[in-house]
Amino acid sequence: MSSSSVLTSPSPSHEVDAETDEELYKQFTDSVSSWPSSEPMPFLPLYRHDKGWYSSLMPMVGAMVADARFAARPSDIIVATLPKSGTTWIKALLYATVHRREHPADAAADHPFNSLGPHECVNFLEYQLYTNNRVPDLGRLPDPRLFATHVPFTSLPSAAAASGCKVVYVCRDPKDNLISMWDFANKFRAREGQEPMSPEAIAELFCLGVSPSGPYWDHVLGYWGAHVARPEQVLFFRYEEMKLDAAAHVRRLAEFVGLPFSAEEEEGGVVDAIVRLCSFDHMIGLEATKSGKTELVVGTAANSSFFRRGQVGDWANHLSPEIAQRIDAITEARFNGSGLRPSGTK
Ligand code: PPS
Repeated sequence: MSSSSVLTSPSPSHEVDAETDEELYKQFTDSVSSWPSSEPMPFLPLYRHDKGWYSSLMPMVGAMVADARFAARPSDIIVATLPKSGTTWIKALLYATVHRREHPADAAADHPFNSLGPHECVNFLEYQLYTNNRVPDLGRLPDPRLFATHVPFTSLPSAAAASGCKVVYVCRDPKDNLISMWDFANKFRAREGQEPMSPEAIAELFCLGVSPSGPYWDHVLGYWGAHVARPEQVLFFRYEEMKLDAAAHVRRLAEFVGLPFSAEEEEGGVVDAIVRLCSFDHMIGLEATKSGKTELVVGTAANSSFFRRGQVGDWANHLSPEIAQRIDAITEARFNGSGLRPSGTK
């Protein structure tokens, strides 16, 4: 294991004796299927991993297969987020920043984003790559390879841990995170003929820690602790601060991944062009968003479903003050002493 790594699990977390990929998937599927699970929440049951976090079955299995088989490189960059905390946006910013030379953001008419959504440009390990009984061949991808995951810090693939690759994390106010998930989940539920969930019902489970890749607070604190221990390896952004000054975050992102903007690029407005290209208002109007689809192991998602309002504080339109106060109180108690301030506080 690299001496510079803060990630501490040098070998796969679960014993593996499978000979084929199918056997590996079956072994993990059987194992997860025997673990405690919730009622369909928000649209599939969530299983509780033995490290204490929740996920629906197939992404959980995919995360375990990735843990066993992903061959990481030090040059890899992994976006890590809770679902609905700004994943689509940070994927777009990272892709546009890393590939700005071959795909200039100011030539927006020719940019890959016109035909591919951010989730097709930067794939999730457990929702897109380690799925369908196969172990993908990622060896031929050029450096730097960009991946994404929703798993908690403690369940990042062991090889990523050992490689010392870079991790870009984005956290979001739990109330906005929850409302964004509530809306997304109800769209899936409608498609499956399920009744919509009320915000109160999903908030109750959220407070108990039952949410995709939750508990929310464990997820955020896990990556926050890693960032504090090794800021050059784990970058920590907040959605709310990105909204306030996206350009500053793009500069920090570029420096973090070792591709800082040159003086000529700064003068040429490259940073602003990336911010504009990846902005909510621009991306929501792209054909790839309006008519594109992304295959996820939990189902096919319309690319438009990753864009709703893209605002800070929309929770106030859906959550009662009592529920909001309950979530804030948990956040304050859980973040206390960590050095991480709850969103919305100075
Ligand atoms: S997912 O399914 O986990 O990938 O979803 P994720 O992208 O994390 O979260 C979706 C929310 O992010 C908003 N969004 C954006 N905000 C700002 N800028 C851009 N470019 C952007 N793209 C997506 C999206 O609207 C969801 O938030 P809500 O509050 O539901 O609008």
